Amino acid sequence: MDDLKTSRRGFLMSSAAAGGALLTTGAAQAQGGPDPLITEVQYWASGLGDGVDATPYGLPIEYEADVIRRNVPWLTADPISSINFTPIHALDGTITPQGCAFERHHSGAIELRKEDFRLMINGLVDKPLVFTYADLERFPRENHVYFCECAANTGMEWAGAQLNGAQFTHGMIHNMEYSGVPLRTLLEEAGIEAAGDLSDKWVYVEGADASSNGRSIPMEKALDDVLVAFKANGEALRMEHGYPVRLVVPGWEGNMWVKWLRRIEVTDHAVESREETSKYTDTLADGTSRKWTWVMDAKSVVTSPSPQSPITHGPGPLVITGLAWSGHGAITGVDVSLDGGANWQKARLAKEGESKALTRFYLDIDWDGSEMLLQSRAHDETGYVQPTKAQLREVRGLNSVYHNNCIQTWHVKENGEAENVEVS
Ligand SMILES: Nc1nc2c(c(=O)[nH]1)N[C@H]1C(S)=C(S)[C@@H](COP(=O)(O)O)O[C@H]1N2
Ligand SMILES: [Mo]
Repeated sequence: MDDLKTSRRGFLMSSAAAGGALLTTGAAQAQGGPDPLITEVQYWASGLGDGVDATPYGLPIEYEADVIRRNVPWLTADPISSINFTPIHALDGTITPQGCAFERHHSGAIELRKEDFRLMINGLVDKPLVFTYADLERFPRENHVYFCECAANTGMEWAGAQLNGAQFTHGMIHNMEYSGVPLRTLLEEAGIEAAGDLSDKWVYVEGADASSNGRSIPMEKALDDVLVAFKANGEALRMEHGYPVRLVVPGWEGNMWVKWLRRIEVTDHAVESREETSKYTDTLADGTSRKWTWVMDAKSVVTSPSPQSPITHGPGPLVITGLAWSGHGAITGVDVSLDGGANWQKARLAKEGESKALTRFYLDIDWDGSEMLLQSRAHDETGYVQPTKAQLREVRGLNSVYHNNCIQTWHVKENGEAENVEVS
């Protein structure tokens, strides 16, 4: 194919000349007749629409009813301690609407009124403090966009291709704009002189839910970019994401993003809680475990075409798109392969990569209708390149669950359908 831009424009012009068959496929045009959607007055133009306030808080239109979180019931014993998945195959851009952002609860999502919210900072501080919600609102605030990825995202795929859809293989991720107070500000308010040398200190963070989901975070990170957040995408956190206040731990595994924040204790040791010993560790081939694997390494996935987002238009212009992210900083590039990693092309980043946030990529091709083994490979600002599954297994063995950031493959068939396959 010659220059893609020229040929794409040529294609659009020739189909317009041929009667506009590109964008409409109704029966009338198939017979060469006029398109009633153009020539007839439609019901939506012959009456009145809804007045303002028909929906005081808007929901998506009914035609988008399948763009929802979904769970995989057999993965967990019950929905209380469970996970569901963001419909990344159906979204574009990078911001995840809260209403379809994945949820992960260990003891269910709790309803906590702002009035009942208390945040204690205690332990090795100069003066232990308790903040109400109203107190938090009086500290200088920051806004940042960050991804939150559960360490178990893609965890079912270690042994082979398993779940058939980007939502299920890669949907334990969301990306929101948070407004909140730096944790550093609150720690300084309580005073950390008493803690002495900070290089070996930790904070232990708990939520108000029954599980508490306690996690130890090194002081260095706590003082760096951790946020005590109360708004996401401009509005209050949804209950399921930790209303009224959650911790945002940029680039680090989702488990540390404690929801329904309740207590932060400054300590001189890691607490070794359930969530950081028996869980969120990876068992290696020799039976030992990797621990303190906090940072989410660079990763990417093609969101469309994919099993839940097949190609329905046949050969010709095709938009391949996906998401890339890195817990170590900004995404600097994404490569896409159509042939299972034999050849790679540079994808177009929709915007320059932002640190610890999702980056949207596109590759606009002229699809010849032949099958593809579609892959994407992320590069981040540290020079790190997303590994193949074989490379990852070499280091981690087959027993792991968490931190699977390997290259994903979709087998796109001639009929446009796609399937999760392994090309390692
Ligand atoms: N208090 C509390 N915080 C929690 C959890 C929890 O069950 N309780 N789950 C953690 C896990 S494992 C993840 S991946 C993220 C998920 O955040 P989300 O539900 O907003 O997607 O929250 C974390 N914070
Ligand atoms: Mo998680």
